[in-house]
Amino acid sequence: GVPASLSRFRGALVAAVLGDCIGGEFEGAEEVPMESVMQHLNGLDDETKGNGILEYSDDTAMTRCVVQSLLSRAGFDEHDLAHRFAKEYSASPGRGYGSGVVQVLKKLSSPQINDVYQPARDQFNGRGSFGNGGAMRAAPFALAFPDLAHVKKVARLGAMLTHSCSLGYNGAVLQALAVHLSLQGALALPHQFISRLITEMEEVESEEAALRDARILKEAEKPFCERLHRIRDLMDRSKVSIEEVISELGNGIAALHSVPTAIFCVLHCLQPQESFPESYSGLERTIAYSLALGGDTDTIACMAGAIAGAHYGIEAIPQSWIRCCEGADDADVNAKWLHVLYHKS
Ligand code: 8NA
Ligand code: MG
Ligand code: MG
Repeated sequence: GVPASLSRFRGALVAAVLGDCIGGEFEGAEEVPMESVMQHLNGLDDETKGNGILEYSDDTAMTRCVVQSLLSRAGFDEHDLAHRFAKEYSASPGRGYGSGVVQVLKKLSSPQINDVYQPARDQFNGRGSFGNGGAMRAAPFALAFPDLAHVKKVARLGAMLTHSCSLGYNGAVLQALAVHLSLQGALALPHQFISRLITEMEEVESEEAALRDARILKEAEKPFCERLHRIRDLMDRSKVSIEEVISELGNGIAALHSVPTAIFCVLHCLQPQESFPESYSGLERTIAYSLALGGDTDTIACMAGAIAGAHYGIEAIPQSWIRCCEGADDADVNAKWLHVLYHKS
């Protein structure tokens, strides 16, 4: 494919932070009128003039741990990453972590721990978490390694430190795959993009653990594949309402109800939409649309932002948005180092 340019790496990592910071405003809201979204986005210019900056949440806090671990170890190291998650949580526990994952992060801070995957396995009576906390921090794996099989492997392991249910870690695999393909320009052909994701996830979800978890949770045989097919159907429709997107794909904290949604946001916003100013870049449309869905807006906008940022590049991001988001400058610097690591691998 097309060589993965630096602008795409920067766009991906910075837009993920922006999605988290800007999306935090509507987290948990049941309905978000488009006027409220536009009002929030138009106000971002003024944010630095006295309202202070928008703080990042768990999504970015954990993404930063992944980035720093990958860079300092020049590769995936589960012990180093687990240690960073635990340290970050104890330094800033108020970043809005999911209520279950806090138990894992506390256990991971114990010096006696030898199997760093065990605390995650103990979650939810041994079933493991299916939350989107593994997926929300998966983008850096796609930005660190060019090899698709390796991206799948480390995205899965990175998520399993907190999410041992296959519906949790496979959401992270899907998110990393979407960023990987976007980085290579695959969104130029949206139908092929979704077909490639389906092909990859068919293999991922044919594993015994995935089939078993899907059965236990009474989901489709291959839940993420089923959602990707729904995305394809929605793409072929001339008009899709927000309500239909929510009922078909979801907007919740489960990976299954948010990763496919984030992917749809990106695909839907490739074309100009009448709800947004003509001056908006595709990336601005994607973030705005993610917020309008309500629900887990910070995480959906974070994941959609990473995929869209890898497609449009840093130039599509307004400076005024970058200025008002905590951690956006750090993300830009880190993206340059990930770009170096990617081309060394
Ligand atoms: P998690 O592992 O605690 O999962 C999130 C939630 O999903 C849990 O608290 C449960 O309610 C539910 N859940 C997950 N797995 C199971 C299961 N097997 N059985 C029953 N219920 C289950 O945390 P996470 O890291 O996955 O959470 C990520 C989300 O939490 C992100 O969206 C992030 O932004 C954050 N979040 C925070 C708030 C907040 O109020 N601060 C609200 C929504 C989300
Ligand atoms: Mg969050
Ligand atoms: Mg969230």
